[in-house]
Amino acid sequence: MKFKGWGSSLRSLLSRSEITEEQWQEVTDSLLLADIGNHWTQIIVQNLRTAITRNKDLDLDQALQEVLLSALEVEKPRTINLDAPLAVIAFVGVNGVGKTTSIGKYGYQLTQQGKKVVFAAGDTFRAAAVDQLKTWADRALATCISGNLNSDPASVVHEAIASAIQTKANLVLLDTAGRLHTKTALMDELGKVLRVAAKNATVTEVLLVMDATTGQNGLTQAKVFAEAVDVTGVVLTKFDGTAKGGIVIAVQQELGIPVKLIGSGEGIEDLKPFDPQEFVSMLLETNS
Ligand SMILES: Nc1nc2c(ncn2[C@@H]2O[C@H](COP(=O)(O)OP(=O)(O)O)[C@@H](O)[C@H]2O)c(=O)[nH]1
Ligand SMILES: [Mg+2]
Repeated sequence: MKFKGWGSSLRSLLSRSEITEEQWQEVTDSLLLADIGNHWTQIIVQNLRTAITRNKDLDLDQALQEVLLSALEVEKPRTINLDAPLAVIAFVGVNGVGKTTSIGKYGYQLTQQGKKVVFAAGDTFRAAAVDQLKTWADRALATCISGNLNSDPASVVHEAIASAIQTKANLVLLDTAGRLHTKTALMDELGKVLRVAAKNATVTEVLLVMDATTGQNGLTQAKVFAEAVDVTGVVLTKFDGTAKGGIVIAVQQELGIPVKLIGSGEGIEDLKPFDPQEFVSMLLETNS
């Protein structure tokens, strides 16, 4: 991952003894270019300016690090809750963001830890979607339960949970369709699926999957999902395809939901827990 060096260019801007208005504008521009979004860019710049006015000998490097860490809300819990006899983790989000792929990758991590995992093919609207999930289930050593094309996703979930109980599985990862229609229709559909899941199992997480390369547009679309269901975490995919990365800050601040997992490729091992500290160090590394 390379973030176009916006972190390191910020550092060099801020390392001067006196920062002119023009340079503050440059700082602002580089934050905006990094996808942080207008609102949080203003706040970050304002915080830095205030800190400098208060203390002329301030270590700006340190200040920048702190302001980015506070924007990333380090204290937010990011562990995925698996704590239930049978935990269901639902993956929601717009078409093409990487839900199915993330289920494959995450399922693989779980089976590697010795857990028994069932994938539920809740995206029943496209035949290819089921095949894709089955392929991932094979690779991840999970079982895939699917229904007929266009069948009710809620019945697929019901079946997947019945199968998980019968085979003494620990977890069900639930794939869903990413159709963006009205908020009410989405609420009805996802709401029903989650209610059915909660009958015989525990929905411990609803993860909103987002494509990091779509910037502020992707954020607007994702908001519809966050408003329709109680999302507990964000999976930000395609980090390998962006030179920005500031979207993490925008997502957390605008949705108020912590980023928990980062996808950085199409391979089975390309999914990692999000670590704000590591992320900020990476941003501020001087590019060679
Ligand atoms: N480069 C890259 N591609 C990804 C990543 N996650 C998913 N993809 C690709 O994005 C496309 C859509 O993913 P898919 O899981 O089908 O999205 P869904 O419609 O939300 O289920 C596929 O071609 C994936 O291989 C990622 O982290 N990095
Ligand atoms: Mg899919």
